[in-house]
Amino acid sequence: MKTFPQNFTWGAATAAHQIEGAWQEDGRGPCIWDAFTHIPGKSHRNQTADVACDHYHRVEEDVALMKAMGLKAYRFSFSWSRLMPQGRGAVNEAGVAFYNRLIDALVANNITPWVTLYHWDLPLALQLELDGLVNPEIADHFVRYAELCFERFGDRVKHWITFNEPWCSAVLGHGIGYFAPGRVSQTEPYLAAHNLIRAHGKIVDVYRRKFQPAQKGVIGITNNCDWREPKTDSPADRAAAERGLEFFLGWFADPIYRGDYPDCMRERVGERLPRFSDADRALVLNSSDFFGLNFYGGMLAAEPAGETVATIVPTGNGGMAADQRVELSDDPAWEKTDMDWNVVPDFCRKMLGWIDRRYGHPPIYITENGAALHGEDDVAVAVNDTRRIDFINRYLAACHAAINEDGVDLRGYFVWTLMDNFEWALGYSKRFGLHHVDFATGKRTPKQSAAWYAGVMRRNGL
Ligand code: GBH
Repeated sequence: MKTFPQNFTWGAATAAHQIEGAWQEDGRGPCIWDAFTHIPGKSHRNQTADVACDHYHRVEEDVALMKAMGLKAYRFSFSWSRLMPQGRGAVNEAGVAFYNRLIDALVANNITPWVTLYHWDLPLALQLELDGLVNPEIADHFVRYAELCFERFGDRVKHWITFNEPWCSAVLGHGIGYFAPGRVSQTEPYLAAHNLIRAHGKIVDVYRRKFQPAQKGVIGITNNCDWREPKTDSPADRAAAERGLEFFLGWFADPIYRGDYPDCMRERVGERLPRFSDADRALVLNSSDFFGLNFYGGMLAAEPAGETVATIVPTGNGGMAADQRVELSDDPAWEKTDMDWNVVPDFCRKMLGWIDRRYGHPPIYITENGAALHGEDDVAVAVNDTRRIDFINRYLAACHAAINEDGVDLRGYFVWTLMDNFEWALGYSKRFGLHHVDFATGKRTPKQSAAWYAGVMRRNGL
């Protein structure tokens, strides 16, 4: 038996846009993902999240699923444009009522709510009127929206995550155009990232000054990073791997824990990389009560042999490849998920160790980890998801080793995801859920992994 620390947080995660549906109901305003997926060619079979899991109409049923598996913590996000349809100004009270229902149901069932303020669904009005994330003004709009959330929900929500994976908003949304708002640029990713980091600092400052003393919650940010393993032992490949990690995670975590972007980014990105004003730097530095990490995989990293960098996978795995110049590859022996992502639990342990050393032993929560599996459209196949059990089991064993052998302060783990949902540009073609969802009828069916994970939570261990 591998036992986890007392009070270890066991959870599952979702995001508003991926599950709620009801995209035009009860006053919800449009977001950039509505606009993006309604453009033919932007998503798998032009699928949209208009209905998704119809969670908006099935809140009680979905909380019952959580209850049935003994879930301790549920991470979900608020749809900004459901709460503030234009992104600023008027509040939509029907949206507030919806999240009140959800939060009250969670609390009544002893499930701790973990709320992400922003999981990629910017109100469309702010994109059209202000150019969204590339406009420095966006930070103040984020702050006003966050204040609304703290005011209305902070009496019951004690765990806040400002942003989910700003790397994705920057690189996938503004670098390669694979995600909304579909921008393609070598400059905008750095602007978008900078404004998200600034906004994070400002939101946390407001929370700490105006809300935390009375509400006594914690607030942090969730970043994603895929591990970079040196392809060979050569100093050049080792430096390439380190550079890959600095461009991926250091980009977002260094300003918060060390006060500025990594030196290698300043050297290589030059003037396209914005500078923090003294005032912004002061707000950003030490602005996270915990380190949120979404971990899904990793690749081998090498110093590129020639002028061009060979490997840029379509999902932008190479990041701003021309700037970092790290050649990525897979070990052919690696098992892969249906996303083509590598199953590399050891790399999770290495990633946790890297964060622990670089950022001074912060409390870490894995706010997402999970696998999409092939063939799960068919519910009969999906319910026998022994491969998912094996995947989570191996990642949790790696987490256990990180805690017990490496001394990492890992405090929680959230499976992505509670139920199959709208997988962004890949539509409904990829299934990560502990529960199967029949998207024609909305019917939920627990997979074997849900029962297995229930046991892990109950025993607090493997
Ligand atoms: C997350 O993003 C999102 O937060 C969530 O909304 C989404 O549904 C979920 O993941 C599943 O996609 O090729 O082995 O190196 C994940 C961001 C970036 C993680 C690319 C995996 C490639 C892994 N991903 N990365 S690998």
